[in-house]
Parts: sequence; structure tokens; C-alpha cells
Amino acid sequence: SDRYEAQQIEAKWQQKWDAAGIDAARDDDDRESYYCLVMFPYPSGNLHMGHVRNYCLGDAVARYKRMRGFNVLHPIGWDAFGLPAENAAIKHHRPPAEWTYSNIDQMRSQLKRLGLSYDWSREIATCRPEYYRWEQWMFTRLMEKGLAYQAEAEVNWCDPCHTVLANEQVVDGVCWRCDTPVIKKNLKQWFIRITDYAEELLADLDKLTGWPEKVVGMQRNWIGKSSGAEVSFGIEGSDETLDIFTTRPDTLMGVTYMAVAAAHPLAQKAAENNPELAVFLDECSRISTKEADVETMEKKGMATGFHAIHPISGELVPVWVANFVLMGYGTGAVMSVPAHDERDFDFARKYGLRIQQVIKPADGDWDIESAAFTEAGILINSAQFDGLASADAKQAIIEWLSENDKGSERVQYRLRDWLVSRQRYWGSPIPVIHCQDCGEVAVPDDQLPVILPTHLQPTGGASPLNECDEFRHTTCPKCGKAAERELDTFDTFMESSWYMNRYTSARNEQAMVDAEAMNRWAAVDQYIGGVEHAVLHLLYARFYHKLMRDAGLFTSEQGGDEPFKNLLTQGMVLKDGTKMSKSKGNTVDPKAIIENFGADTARLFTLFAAPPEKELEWNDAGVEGGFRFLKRVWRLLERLDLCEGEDEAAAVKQVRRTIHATIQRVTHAFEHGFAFNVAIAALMELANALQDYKPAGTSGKAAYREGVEALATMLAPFVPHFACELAERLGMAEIAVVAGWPEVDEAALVQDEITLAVQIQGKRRGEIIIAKDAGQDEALAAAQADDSINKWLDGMQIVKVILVPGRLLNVVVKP
Ligand code: ANZ
Ligand code: ZN
Repeated sequence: SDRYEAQQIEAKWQQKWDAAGIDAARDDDDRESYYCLVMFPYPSGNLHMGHVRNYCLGDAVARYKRMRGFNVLHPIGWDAFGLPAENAAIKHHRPPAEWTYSNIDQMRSQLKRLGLSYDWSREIATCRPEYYRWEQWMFTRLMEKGLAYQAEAEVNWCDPCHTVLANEQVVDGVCWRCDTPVIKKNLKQWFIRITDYAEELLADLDKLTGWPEKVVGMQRNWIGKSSGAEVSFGIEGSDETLDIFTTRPDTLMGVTYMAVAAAHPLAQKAAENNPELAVFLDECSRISTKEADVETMEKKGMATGFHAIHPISGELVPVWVANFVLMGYGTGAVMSVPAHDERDFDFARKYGLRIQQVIKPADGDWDIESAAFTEAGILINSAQFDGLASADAKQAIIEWLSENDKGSERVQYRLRDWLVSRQRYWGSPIPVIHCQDCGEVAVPDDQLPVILPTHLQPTGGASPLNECDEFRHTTCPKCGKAAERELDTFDTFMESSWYMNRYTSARNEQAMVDAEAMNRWAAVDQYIGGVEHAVLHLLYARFYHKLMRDAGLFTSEQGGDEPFKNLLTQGMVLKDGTKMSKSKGNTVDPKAIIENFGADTARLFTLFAAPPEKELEWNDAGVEGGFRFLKRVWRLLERLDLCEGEDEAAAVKQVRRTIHATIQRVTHAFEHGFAFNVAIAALMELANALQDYKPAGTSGKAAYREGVEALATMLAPFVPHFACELAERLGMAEIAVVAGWPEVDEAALVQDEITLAVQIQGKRRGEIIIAKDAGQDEALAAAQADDSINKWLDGMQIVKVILVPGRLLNVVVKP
């Protein structure tokens, strides 16, 4: 039959593409290469609409680039370690490996059903030893360089379950399993020194001209560079100093009190014989120290009884504990300048502390009783620094402090080192052996990978690795004595930080990556994924890429300094105005759409309904509209042999102009910003134009065929099965997805133009150039648009307009 049968067509073409191997990236090829990457999924079991959107965007880009003659790398894999697998294992009493691999199988077939053109020969699953062995290898290199180290860090701890809890497992302050309040506990954990790369990570943001500005800004904030000074205050009656970090050394003479974090040693010491203070410190230790929360919570404090000695004036100022001072930033202590900082101002008002103005606006006065003056200005009440502008005063004061050994210039980052240990089972083992005599010993290369035993059954308590004797007990690689393995596993961000580079030589058994392959493919030309990864994943991946470069795996020339040249962050998929999510019960199952309408309709809708970076609101009518559009295009085939009369030059010209204007618009969408919604709208207009067009004569028929062929070809990146079927029926190159992209015929875009003389009141006043078939109104508008002509028309009343086609425009006016 000749109906559009999506299921049948899609099965047919998927088989053909597979057999022809057109989706594979070639390592032995001198076409220009293009690397298109979508964020790999966590194998939760089912594809959701967010995945579908992400992967349809990536597939459109990859297919377009192939049609343009590029050698395209478009890989996929599985971010397969993580907590959900453990939770599922507890629930279903099956080891997490089983759950994970069967989910992967299911989701792989869903991806294939969508007709996504991945190079399956490079598929990776991060839970396989062939993959994670290399991040273990890398970690031991980092240990050698001192870039990986152990330190104490706070974790969520449940006493009855005797286990560490991930943040997601702490629900309203209690354990998700046993409802016991969660306590904080310090454990020795592994860190990677990302702070050593803070400056490069910041500086290289300037290279990311193909990233959304918003994401670059978020990365910049996260790294959070502040320049200022570290200043040492004396402590009355003590040899110790109270060191602070400030971005405003110019306000130093306005310090009227100091504030320290509850966990600061001075606060702890003060609480030793002050029970009331001890209670306050305890209260502070229970509340969140997340910065966002600190900003909004009520500011509270208490005096410690200590006094600090001002480094310049020698004046004594009281030391307070304040709940808004973070222990983890700077030195955990601040100099408080209420006259010039709003937070300090409010705090001083609340507790009756002195306010001393030391900066005034350059052009006037300021009423310091009513508000803090937080801007730069001119120094007052600042002894020898009076009269200096803030910027100069910063330098002068830092100089004075340096000379007098009371402080120095200092740069501070908000970025913390990367905590990579997790007290979990389903992750890559950390390749370390603890020996009583030798300490922490890296597992040598010839003993890698440290393979995770996959048969263990998590119970929800401590990681089953802890009870797995055959894993736990080993011998020290250095001295040969009995020793124990590290039982923590890596944070799963470790796996997702380097997968983009692994795809370039996914089956490499000799090395983490191959320099030649990096040279061919890296960096990723286009990365596409959710904006929820704007900070951590992208930052860790940028960092890891630099670590790989510095481990000598590739040079800057081969692999670049940055892993992703261009980034597209797609918007969320919404339904009824809220995010589609399982917990809200408002999900749309891609499977149902594919079964009802076919993969091509699902693809078309997700690309057509919204610009890629905007939210996509689900609507069933839109899906049906997409399906109807495909059926309309299908019916264009029926009229290929139709001929409804004589050649009509003007009609042919017009339809060819529409065809080539569409090629121009769709090409533009691919080359600048991926506005596929606009591109598809243009294709719909072209389909309408062809539907309305009556092919007449030989040239009319040819134009109609040209239009249908162009339409089929340009639809290929979006609805590839459908497009291939059309192409086949049109007798075009059989597999349209690798056939060339249509070229714009510039001549077809040109409208025929003529020159007309313009007469006003019978006098020749100039010439206009207009379309040959332009009417009187267009001609008059063109005359008015020309200043040298319009000055004779301006302010006059137009009485009469006469157009002598091909010769003259005559205008009669009166004042
Ligand atoms: C005195 C001062 C006067 C400050 C003034 C500001 C304005 P960023 O830009 O975030 O680096 N600060 C320092 N360490 C802190 C901590 N651990 N917890 C809370 N606040 C801390 O901000 C640095 C400024 O934040 C520092 O400069 C310090 O207050 C405060 F008119 O010092 B400032
Ligand atoms: Zn040893």
C-alpha cells in the first residue's frame, strides 16, 4: 500500500544503516573530523523525554555533519556506577551489577528504536573494569604528584545503621532507613587537588567562546576568585594571632570588632569555661553551612571575651562568634567593618557594637547612621592613609602590612578540593593498600585494575565490601606483609570526567587514551546536555582533561587544553508547566509515542516544539500535528508525474525562490545556534508551497521535483527513516543520510529588478530599483525610501500616482 507506515519504514532503514555501517567513525580517513557528544545516560531502566530531547538534538547535528562530508564521531555509553543501583539491589535482592546490565540492555534497544546514529562499536559502560582501570591508573599518578591526598572531612553518619549516608539519604535530618537523626562525623577521605588548577580553570574560561555565557558565569562564580589581603591581628594576653582574609584592606582602620566561625579554635577555646557560649556553638554546628542558607538565615552571635589588637592602631576590639562566618572559607575569621559592609552593619546594630566610618564618597558625604557605605571612595579617619582613593589605599595598606610583618597580599578561591571517596559499594575501588609499616601505598600498574567484586548484596548498612574478606585482605606491594585494601570507592563524577576522551579510542587496552586518536577527534566540537551539569560535571571534566594532558597522555596541540569547544544546554521537558518527573507522576513515556506514531514523529515533535535551549512544553496535539505533517509530505510524492498545463516561467521562478530560501534558512540553523524549531517551520512552509504549486510543463515538473528532493534531504537529520524512504522513492542516492546537503542556488534567490525614473510634478527627480513585477504602492514606497527623492514629497499631499510599467513613476502633489 502507499500509506505512510512508520513502523515498517523505520525497521527497514535501521537494518539498512546497520548493515552499511554508516554510523561508525573512521580512524583511517582524511575527511575533516567532527566530534558530536551528548551527555551519556545513567542506566535507570527507561529512557525519559529529557534523554529523547538531548539525543535527538545530537543526532540532528551528527547527521547534518555527515551529510556535509565530515567524518563524524557520535558515541554513546553508560554512566553506570552510583547509588540508585544499590537501592534497587536492596529492594529487589539482586546484586547491582545485574540490575545495571539489564537496564543497559533495555535502554540500548530504546535508543536503537529511535534510530539514533551512534557508533555502537565505541559503546562504554563505566562499571566495567576495562573502563575504570584507567581512572585507577590516573589516580596513582596523581598520588605520585601529590595531587591526590588524604584528609579528614565531615560525613553524614547513622549510628544504628553504622554507615555513612549520601546527602540524598538524609531526609529532613534523619536516616532514610531507620529514621534516626543523622550526625556529623569526621572520616579520613581522599581528595584531588583541583585548587592547584583554579587559576588555569578560570583563565581558560576565556577560550570557551562557544559556551553559553550563563554557564561560563556559573563556572567563574564556582571558582570564586577574590583578591585582597591576609591580615594578622594580635590577641590580647596571648602569643597567638588571629588571621583574617579581607577583600577590603582599604577599610582596615574601620574595624570595630572581629567575628570568628563557631568551629574556629579561638571560639572553641573561649567556650571551655563559658557554658552559655558552648551551647551557642553547639547550636551553630547543627545548622547548615551551605552558603545559600547562610545568606538568608538570621544572623546571630555572641562575644568570646577575647580582644584582638589592631595591627596599625594597636586598639583593642572585641572578638565575637558569628553564625555567618564559614569555617571553610579564608581563615574562618573576619575583620568586621560595620560602616562599610551591610552584614557587619546589621550585626553591629543588633548587638550595639561601634560603627566607625573610614571611607566617604568621592563626591560628597554619607550618613553612616542610616546605612553602610559599601562602595569604593576616599579614606578618612585613617591616619597616614587619609585622602587616598580606595584602590591606592589597598596597595598602600598591603605594603605597610608586608613591611611590618602583619599581613600580605592574598588571592582566595571559593573552590574546594574535590572529595572523591564515597563509602559505597557500587563504584570503582580506590587503588590504595593500607600497610601498617608503609602507610598508604598506591596499587602498582601491574596489579591494576583493582576489580570490584560484583556478586555482593548490599543491605543498606555499611558497604558489603567491608565484609568481603577476599577483597579486603591483601599484601603490601612494597613490603609484602599482610595489608588491607581501601574500602571506599570513587565518586561517580570520576567516571564522567574523562569519558569524552575515552571514546576517541574506546577499546584501547594499552592506555587511557591514544594521543593519535585525541589528535584526530578531540576536543569535542559540540557537546549537548542538561544545564543541571553546568557546574560540577563540566568543571570536573575540564579539570580532568588538564590532568590527562599533564600526565603526558596528549599534548595541548593534540588534545587541546579544554575538552569541549562548543556547548549547548538544552531546556527541560515540561508537562502542564512543571518539570516532567516520576515523583510528580506527569511523565510521558517515549515508548507510547513511538508505538502510536513512530520514532520520526517523536523526534520531529521534540525538535519542533521549542528552541533547543528553552523549555519544551509537552502537548499531545503537537505530536499529532507532527505526524500529520509527515503524512502531508508523503502525499507530495503522488504528484511528481502530474503536469497541469504549459510552462509558466513566473510560477517556476517563485517556487524555486521558496525552495532555495528554505535551503538557506535550514542551513543557517545548523551553522548558527541550532534553532531547529525555526528550520522545521521553514520546511513546513516549503511543504505547503509545494502542495499549492501546480507543476506545469517540463520546467514546472522539474522545479516540483527539485523541491520535493530538497525537502526530503533537509528532513534527513530530523526524521531520518522517513527521509530515506522518500529519497528511495524519489530515486535519489539510496541512503540520503550520507548524501550531500543541498546547495543554495543564489540565482534562484534573486528577484528580477528594473530601474524606473521618478517624476514629481513633471520634473525628473531620480531613479529607483524595484522588482520587475512590483506594483504602484511598492514603487511609491521605494521612492519615499530614497532621501534625494523623498525631499520633494516630504510634507506634501500626494494627489495622484501613475506607474508606467517598465518606464516611469509619476507623482502629482500639492502642499
Ligand atoms: C572586611 C570587609 C570590609 C569585608 C568591607 C567586606 C567589606 P568574597 O568576595 O566572598 O571573597 N569573609 C572573609 N572570610 C569569611 C568567612 N570565612 N565567612 C564569611 N565571610 C568571610 O568576600 C570576602 C569578604 O567576606 C571579606 O572581606 C570578609 O569581609 C568576608 F567593607 O573583610 B571583608
Ligand atoms: Zn607495607
